[in-house]
Amino acid sequence: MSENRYSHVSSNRLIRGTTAMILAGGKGTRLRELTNRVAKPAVSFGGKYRIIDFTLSNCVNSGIRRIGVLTQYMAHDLIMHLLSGWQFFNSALDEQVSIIPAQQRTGEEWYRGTADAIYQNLDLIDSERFDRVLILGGDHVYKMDYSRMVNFHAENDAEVTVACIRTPLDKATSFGVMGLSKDGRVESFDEKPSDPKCDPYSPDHALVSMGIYIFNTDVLDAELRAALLQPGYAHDFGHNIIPSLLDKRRVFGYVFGANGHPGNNGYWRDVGDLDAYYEASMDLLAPEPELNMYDAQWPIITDQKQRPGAKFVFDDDDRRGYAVDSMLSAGVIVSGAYIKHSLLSFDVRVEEHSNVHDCVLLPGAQVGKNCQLHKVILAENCVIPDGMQIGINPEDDKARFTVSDNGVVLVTNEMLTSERT
Ligand code: ADQ
Ligand code: ADP
Repeated sequence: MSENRYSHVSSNRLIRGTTAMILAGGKGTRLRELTNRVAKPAVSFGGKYRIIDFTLSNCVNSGIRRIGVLTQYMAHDLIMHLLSGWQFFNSALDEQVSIIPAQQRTGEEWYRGTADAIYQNLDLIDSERFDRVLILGGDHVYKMDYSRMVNFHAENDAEVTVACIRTPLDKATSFGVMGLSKDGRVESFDEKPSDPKCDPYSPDHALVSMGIYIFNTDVLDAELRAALLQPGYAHDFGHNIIPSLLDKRRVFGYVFGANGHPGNNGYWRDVGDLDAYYEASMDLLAPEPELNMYDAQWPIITDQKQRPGAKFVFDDDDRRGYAVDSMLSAGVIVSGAYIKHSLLSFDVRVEEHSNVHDCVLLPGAQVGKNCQLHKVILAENCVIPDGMQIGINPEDDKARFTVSDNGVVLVTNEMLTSERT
């Protein structure tokens, strides 16, 4: 690697010169009724976490301790979660998670897009005097050591670095698709193209943007202001900012998980729609999940409810309650029911003679007696009355509930009590 102005700067100092801004204000409509009342980053995931915990934990575990969370849509639950679970930072060490609501700091407009959310807070960012800003989405499930990306950014003397990952071509249409030169410069960037360009190392895959950017602070400031003059500016990093910088700035692509081997890949999931959310939940049930949440050196931090351990009891007919191939959180009680290959979040109850198979039960969900559930997501606090069958008869499910493209059935209390049932 050639000498540059950062050659003698330690990684510790590089990370200390970096602040993170988490974009947590989007609507997340593709998660359907799961985001009716909460922003996507606050949606429950993995039994006891919320989606944003993964990004926040990555920051803390990577040594980034100055974090802003930009909120807008349905922010209440998210803010409560951040207040109750994420206020352990030590201001004496200059650590902080600040909750930054949309405040019309630059005019009458609320955040008009991802770039606008940052633009409206440039005064806050500039006043902190960090050398660089790490911009993150709040709706991805992954473990990533951002310090390695920060090192990469400095080693290449980049002005902007975009993290990317190899994804099957047919899924690449929902992402920003990148092309890299041999030396790692981003040569092309197409936001959500209908015909994605394949990765030369793997023709069935494309290199897609993870929506994670490092900007040198002066570059971020100058370019977000300059972008206001772009014709048709949509205030979006993927559509406008990144593509407009390729010929103008040193923009590099950081391939996540490759570790120097172009064929390697890390685990990263955009849990943007019901199927992706369901699949990422099911991934956790694998005997050796790609996302290892048991790693004591990379803890996933959350707002922990104080509950006793999961409990399995015999019912009145002496039928035992048991679970196989499943993950159960604290506060769960399984009474004479059979749980197979399912994820039961905290405070879930399943009553006797019920069968729960391939399901995701969110916190506080209750399943009555003699129920059959297959490939179902039960929303938080959803109460399933005795004798219900869900995920057994597709026509029946479509009439009553929300069914995803891959046949996952989402059930909420509102659906159970509405005319549809
Ligand atoms: P999308 O996922 O479509 O693509 P978007 O929905 O705009 O991007 O959301 C990105 C993040 O910003 C989310 O965390 C969202 O909550 C937040 N956000 C959206 N609008 C916001 C607003 N007005 N205020 C505050 N926060 C807001 C982006 C990139 C793609 C990339 C994918 C990776 O544009 O290039 O491939 O992310 O998931
Ligand atoms: P483990 O399975 O041992 O717990 P991790 O989940 O921590 O490993 O990481 C999964 C993979 O992602 C590993 O190959 C790791 O090296 C890689 N990885 C983590 N952070 C980064 C990063 N910032 N850049 C590249 N690869 C990373």
